Amino acid sequence: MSQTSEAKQKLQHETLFKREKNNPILTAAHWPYPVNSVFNPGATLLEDGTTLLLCRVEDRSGLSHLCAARSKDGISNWVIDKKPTLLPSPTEYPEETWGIEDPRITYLPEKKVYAVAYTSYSMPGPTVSIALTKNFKKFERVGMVMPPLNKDAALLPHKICGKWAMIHRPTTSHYSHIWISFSADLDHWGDHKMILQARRGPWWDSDKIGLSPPVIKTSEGWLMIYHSVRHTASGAIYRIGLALFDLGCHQTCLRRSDTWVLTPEAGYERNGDVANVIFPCGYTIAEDGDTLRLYYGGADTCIGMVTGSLRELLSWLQGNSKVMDSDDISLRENNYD
Ligand code: BMA
Repeated sequence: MSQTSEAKQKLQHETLFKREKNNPILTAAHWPYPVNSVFNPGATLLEDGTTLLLCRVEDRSGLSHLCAARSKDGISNWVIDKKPTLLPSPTEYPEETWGIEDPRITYLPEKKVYAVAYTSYSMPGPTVSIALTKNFKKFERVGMVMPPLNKDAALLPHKICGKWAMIHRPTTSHYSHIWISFSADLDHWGDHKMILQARRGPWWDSDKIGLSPPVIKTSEGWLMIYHSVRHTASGAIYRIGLALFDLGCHQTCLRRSDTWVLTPEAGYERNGDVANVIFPCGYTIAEDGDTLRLYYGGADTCIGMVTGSLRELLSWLQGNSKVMDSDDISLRENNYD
């Protein structure tokens, strides 16, 4: 066997992501104030190379807020804000009455600001809010940008055909699919379009799918890392898959992985407050432009990190996906259940 085909042979989904040996890298025990759990962090690299995680922190009442943790190497010696970084503000923003969760961070170079899209847990159900920040100390809220039920939202870093774009996940009924919407001002959103549909039956990504971290711009298109929910007799399993999109003026899914690329296997992913959950909300890309670190919540309890190569993910996707057409025939038939 030639070296190249041997390398290809080895490129299985099990080897695409490598778990950090010090996982879980952050737990409630690290927190400077009493909390129940820390999970589902948004991530970004600050200008000086520091990794910033904006973590979802569930307090001991069950409600969540956001708290920033910073590390020079992105793995250890985290410096955690002494107090919550962004608390729900239900008086001014009633949609935050039951907390704020699952932040996704996108830097918008045109505005020189980080846009944080997060789930605000309103009494009628979860929905999507946006806040802007330059330093993760002061935040300017745009407010609720979608009616409930909706979550799993993140902005694209630049305008598409003159408009800001946001991917999100409205809940329709039993099945929940991934959508994109557009805005001139980050506040009012329209031109809604479904771009990826949950499969059905026994598929690993049947029932519900949602965007995990913000999409990643690559030479082959926008790479989406998405999570899937499959309901089983012993509860849901949250797994991770890949899709590649042309997100130009017409949004098309180019490829979608046949199988998952990451599934709960480690103890801290299988056991916790919610068993069998891997839920990434953020990533960083190293200076080489290839090394991807994915930060995720393990079992709604702690934070883990896996490392992969963008080049390998794209090459794996070429060989383990099909070009999208017939599977999405229901999109054309407007079958939105
Ligand atoms: C999803 C989100 C995540 C959570 C996951 C598993 O719906 O609410 O915050 O990690 O469920 O409980």
